[in-house]
Amino acid sequence: MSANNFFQTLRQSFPKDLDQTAVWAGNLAYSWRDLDEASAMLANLLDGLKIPKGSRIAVQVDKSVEAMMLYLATLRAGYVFLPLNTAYQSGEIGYFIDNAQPAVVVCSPANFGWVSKIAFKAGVQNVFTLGDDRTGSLLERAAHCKRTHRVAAVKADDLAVIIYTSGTTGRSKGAMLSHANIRSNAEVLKTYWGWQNGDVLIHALPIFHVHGLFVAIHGALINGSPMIWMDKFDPKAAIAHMAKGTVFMGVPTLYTRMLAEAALTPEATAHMRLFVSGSAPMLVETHEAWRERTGHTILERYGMSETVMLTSNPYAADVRHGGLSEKRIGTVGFPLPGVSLRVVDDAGQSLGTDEIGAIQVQGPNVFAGYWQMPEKTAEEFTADGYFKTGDVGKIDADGYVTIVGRSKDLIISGGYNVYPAEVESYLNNLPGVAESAVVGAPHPDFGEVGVAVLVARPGAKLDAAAVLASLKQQLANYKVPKHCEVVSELPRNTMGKVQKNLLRDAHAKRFL
Ligand code: MCA
Ligand code: AMP
Repeated sequence: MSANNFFQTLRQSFPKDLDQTAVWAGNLAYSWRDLDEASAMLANLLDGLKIPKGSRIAVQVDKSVEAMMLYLATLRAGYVFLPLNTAYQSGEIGYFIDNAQPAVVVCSPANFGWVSKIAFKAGVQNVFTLGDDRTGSLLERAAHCKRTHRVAAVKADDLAVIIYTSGTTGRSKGAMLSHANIRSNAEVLKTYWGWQNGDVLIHALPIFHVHGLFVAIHGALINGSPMIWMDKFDPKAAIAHMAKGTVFMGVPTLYTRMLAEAALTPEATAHMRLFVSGSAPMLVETHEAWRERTGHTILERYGMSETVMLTSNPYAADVRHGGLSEKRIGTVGFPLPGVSLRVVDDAGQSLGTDEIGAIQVQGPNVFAGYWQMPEKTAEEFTADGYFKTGDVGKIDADGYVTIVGRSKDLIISGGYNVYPAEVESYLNNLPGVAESAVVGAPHPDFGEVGVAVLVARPGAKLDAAAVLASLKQQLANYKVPKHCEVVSELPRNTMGKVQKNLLRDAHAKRFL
C-alpha cells in the first residue's frame, strides 16, 4: 500500500498552499511544489530504468537540495537509498558498491572518472552525476520526465534506506532500515520535540548520515516546516540564520565552533525555540557555556544508525516520568515513547538505578539487520530481541539515561565514527609497519581524534608524516589520525593484549 510508503506521509504533511517556500538555499527558494514535482520527475526517471523494486540507489554527492530530492524520489518510487559520505576514497567506495550491489550509482561530476570505473566493474548499469550547483546527468535526464508520479506501494517493513556503519571487527555493515522504522521515529519526534506552526529548521549537517538525513529533514517535512539550507556548516552564517530559524540540530563540534563567535548572543538566538545536539557526547562545559551565552539549554539526545533516535531529553513535561520537563545536562534524557531501553550486566541481567552496564534497546525504530550478514545480525541481538548498542550507561531514579562510555572500540570525531580496527588494518598494510594501535585523544574542536602508534618492522625506517599522507590516499580524511608516532613496542598485558588505556593516558593532553 502506498500508505506504508513513508514518502506518502511526508507528502501529506506538506502545507495546503504548495507555492509557499519549503527550502531557502542561498539565493534560491524552493517551494513545496518544487519538492513534489522534482521528486516525481526523479522517481519517474528511476522507474524508467526498469530496475527491480528494492534496488539500491547508491549516492555519493555533495550536499544540495537536489540531493535531498533524490532521497525523497527514491522513497517515493520504492527503491532503497544508500547514502555515502563524500569523504570516502576509492577503496571504501569499491567495498560499498561490491557489497550492496546497487542498480544505480550517483556521484559528483568531479568524481565520475573513478567512481564510474568502480561501478561498471561491479556490474552497475546506471551511473549518473549530480553536482551541488544543479548540474549533472541525473537532472538532465530527469528534466524530460513527468512531473507527477504515483507513490509506490510498499509493505511497512520493506527496506527504505541502508546506512553503512563500520565495526570493531571486519568491514562496514549495512544497517537496513524500513519505511516503518523511519516513520515511527519521525512521528514520535514530531510530538516529543513539540514541532509547531511557524517552525523553521536551520539545516547545517551533512545528509549522508542519520542526523542530517532523518532527524533533521524528516523533522521539518513531517511538520510541513520550511528549512534554511546550508550546503556546508559555517558558524557565522548559522548564527545569522537564527534571526529567521527556530530549530537547529548539530553535533557538539558545531556548537563549540559557534561558541567561538562573538555574534553568539541572547539577541541573536532570541527567535530560536530549540537547539538539539547528538551523535557524540557533549561536554558539560559546552552545555553550560551555551546556556550562559544564549539563555538556551541544548536538548541532548542519543541515537544510532541502526536505531535512529533512542532517547531524548524532554522538550515539554513528560507524563511518563512524573511530568519532568528538565533538560538535564550530562544525560541523554528518557527512552523515547515506544522504545524499551535496559541496562544489563555481563550475564544479561537488568541492573538497578544508577548501576552501570550495557545498553540494550527494542522498539519499532530498531533496524531489521545488517545487509546480507545474518550471522553478524544474530550476534548483535539478544535471544529476547534486544539490540546490543555497544554503549555503556546507567538510568537514574528519575529515569534519565546517561552514557558513561562504550564497550565498542570506537572514536567519535566531530560526530563521525572512526573505528580504530579499520584504521589499524590499513596501517598494518603499509610497507615497514610491523603493528599499530589507534586510540582516541580529547580534542577541543572535534571532541576526540585518532592518534596512531606504530612499531616498525626490523630494519625499516618509518616517517610519521609519510605514513599519514599515505593513509590519506586510502581512507576518508576524518579517519586519518591527527598524530602519529613510532615506538619500539606497544604496551601489552600478560595476555599479550595491547593496553590501549595506557596509550590513551599518554596522549590525553596532546591536543588540549
Ligand atoms: C573534517 N575533518 C575532520 C572532521 N571533519 N577530522 C576529524 N573529524 C571530523 N569530523 C578534517 C578533514 O579531514 C580536514 O583535514 C579538515 O578537518 C577540514 O575539513 P573540512 O571538510 O573543511 O571540515 P569541516 O567542513 O570544517 O567539517 C567539520 C564538521 C564536519 C562540520 C564538524 O565534520 C561535520 O559536518 N560533522 C558532522 C557529522 C555528522 O553529521 N554526524 C552525524 C552522524 P585535512 O585538511 O587534514 O584533510 S549520525 C550519528 O552519529 C547518530 C545516528 C546520531 O546519534 O546522530
Ligand atoms: P553511528 O554509528 O554513527 O550511528 O553512531 C552511534 C553512536 O554515537 C552511538 O552508539 C553512541 O556511541 C554515539 N552517540 C550518539 N549520540 C550520543 C550522545 N548524545 N552522547 C553520547 N554518545 C552518543
